[in-house]
Amino acid sequence: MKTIYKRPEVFTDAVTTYCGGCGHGIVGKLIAELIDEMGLQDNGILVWPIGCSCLSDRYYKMDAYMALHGRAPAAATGIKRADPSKFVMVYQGDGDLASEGMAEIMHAAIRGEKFSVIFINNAIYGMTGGQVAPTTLMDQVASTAPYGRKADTCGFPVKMAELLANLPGVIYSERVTVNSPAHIAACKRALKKSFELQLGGKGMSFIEILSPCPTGWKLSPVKALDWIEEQAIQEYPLGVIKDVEKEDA
Ligand SMILES: Cc1ncc(C[n+]2csc(CCOP(=O)(O)OP(=O)(O)O)c2C)c(N)n1
Ligand code: SF4
Ligand SMILES: [Mg+2]
Repeated sequence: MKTIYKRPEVFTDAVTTYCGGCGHGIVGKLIAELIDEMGLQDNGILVWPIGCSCLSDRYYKMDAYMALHGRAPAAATGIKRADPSKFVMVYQGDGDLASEGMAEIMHAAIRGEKFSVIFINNAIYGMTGGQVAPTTLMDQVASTAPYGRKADTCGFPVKMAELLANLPGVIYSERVTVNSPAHIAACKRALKKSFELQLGGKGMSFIEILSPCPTGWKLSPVKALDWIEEQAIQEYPLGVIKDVEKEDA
C-alpha cells in the first residue's frame, strides 16, 4: 500500500493543549515536518516561550529549553554560542517576544545571533485571557480594552518583521500566515528558508506568522481565519521584508 500521509516521526504521543482552530498547532506541525525532512532531530535544540505554546517541549522528541518570559533569545544565544554546530530554533508569542522580551529580541538581533526566530503574532495574550499585546490592532477589542485598542492608552501596533529588518544582524525577515492551504504552504517555505540559512551559518532570520486565536478573539475557528484575511493582513502585510542574499545578488 502506498503511504500518502504520515505523522511526523519527531512528534511524541502527547496531546496538545491548544484550542480548536488555534494556529500554534498548524505551525507546530509544519516545524515537525521540516525537522523530519531536513534531519534536524538529533542535532537540534528548540527554545520555547511562555504562553499557550509553553508545553511544546512535550510534543517533540528533541532537546529543548523552556525560557522564562521573553528570555528565549537570550537563552538561545548561550546555546548557539556554546555549540554553533547545533540547529537552534526560538519560538515566541507576541506577548512574550514584543512585550515581556522586547529587549532580548532587539539585542539578539543587534548582535546578529545566528539562530532562527519563529514569531507567532496572534494579536493578543492568548494564554492569560486575551489581554492587549503590542501587536493588537487599533480598535480591536481585548479583555483589557473592552472598547477597543486606543492610541492614547495603548499606543500603536508594532510591526516586528519590519522593525528587525532594519538591523544589519538580521539577514532574512518575512511575514506569513496560516489561514488557508496556500498560506500554510507559503509558511512552510518561509520556515524552511530560515532553517536553511541557519544551517549555512548565516545571521538571524525572523519569520512572523499571523496566527488565529479563536478563543482570545471570541470568534469561531472559521471566522478567525476570515478575520486574518480582512483585518490582520491589512495591518501586517505578508511577504519578504528583507533578504540579504537577494540584495547581494
Ligand atoms: C513576569 C510575568 N509576566 C506575565 C505573566 C503571565 N503570562 C504568562 S503567558 C502570558 C501571555 C503570553 O502571550 P503570548 O506571548 O502572546 O502567547 P500566546 O498565549 O498568545 O500564544 C502572560 C502575560 C507571567 N506569568 N509572568
Ligand atoms: S487561547 Fe488562543 S493561542 Fe491559546 S491555545 Fe487557545 S486559540 Fe491558541
Ligand atoms: Mg499571543
